[in-house]
Amino acid sequence: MRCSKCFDKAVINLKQYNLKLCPQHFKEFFAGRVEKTIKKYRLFNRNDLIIIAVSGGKDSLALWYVLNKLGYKTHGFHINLGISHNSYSDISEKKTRRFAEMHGLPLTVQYAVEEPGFSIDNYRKAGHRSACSTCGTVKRYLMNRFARQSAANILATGHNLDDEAAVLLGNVLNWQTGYLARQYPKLEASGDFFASRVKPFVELGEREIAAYSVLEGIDFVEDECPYSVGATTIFYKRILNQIEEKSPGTKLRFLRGFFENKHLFSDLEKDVKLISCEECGQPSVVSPCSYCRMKKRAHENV
Ligand code: Q46
Ligand code: ZN
Ligand code: ZN
Repeated sequence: MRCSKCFDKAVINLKQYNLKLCPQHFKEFFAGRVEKTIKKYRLFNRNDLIIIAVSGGKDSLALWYVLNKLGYKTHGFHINLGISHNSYSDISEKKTRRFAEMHGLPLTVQYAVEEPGFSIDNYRKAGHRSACSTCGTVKRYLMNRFARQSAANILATGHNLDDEAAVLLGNVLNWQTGYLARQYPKLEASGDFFASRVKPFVELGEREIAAYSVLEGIDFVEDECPYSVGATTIFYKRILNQIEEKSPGTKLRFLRGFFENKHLFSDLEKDVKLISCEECGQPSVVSPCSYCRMKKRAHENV
């Protein structure tokens, strides 16, 4: 297999683009796609301070790496969720710290357990909710708070094409119109409260990100979160991969087509009014906010 650009040995075949690329040309292609996505969806510019939500997995570390390489101002934010199974959270933190040190990048680490005295494991037991919905509330809350404290206007996550196509499939299958209205590579800040949330990897798949991470020597956490086992999105991803195998480019067409027709769904978004949580002061649709209510339940159930 030869590189479509220079005829050196190719290491990856991108069927959806009809391209086979050598390491050098693949790295250029990858960074170029990220830059194009940033421009196409007007995610941010070089004056912005971008907070990167880093988990220690390949997506977020590759995102941090490539944005830094492209000359953007970044600051990593890692949450140690306190997931003890196979030391998942501690290993994730260690790899994130090592990456930041190696590349001389600023990093803030927040411990979920430090704040109210509970880890995700404890919250889950106390709240009778699934680990992922608990985790989602904790992450959203701590990330928003950090973005606010650091006066950053952009919060970037490593969600990729596979993640977004699987979410879209789920939202369509269940006609979750409210969620469809809010699925886009950039969600603007609402009011004075949240930073804009952006996803520069929406047009890059897991396979490309994994290849890029390996070629750039990024040491990431390979294990999936123990709580992700059995998640519906994993099932949807598998189905989408089967379709992609038969018809390369389907995932990208599916997601891009949706974004291009986004106006069809925008009216479906309910006008959400945000108020300040009476306990923590953070923006929320109800008071106390879901995080404060969860914290209270966790304390009551010690
Ligand atoms: S970290 Fe948290 Fe994910 Fe683990 S508990 Fe679920 S939501 S699966 S991205
Ligand atoms: Zn080449
Ligand atoms: Zn609150």
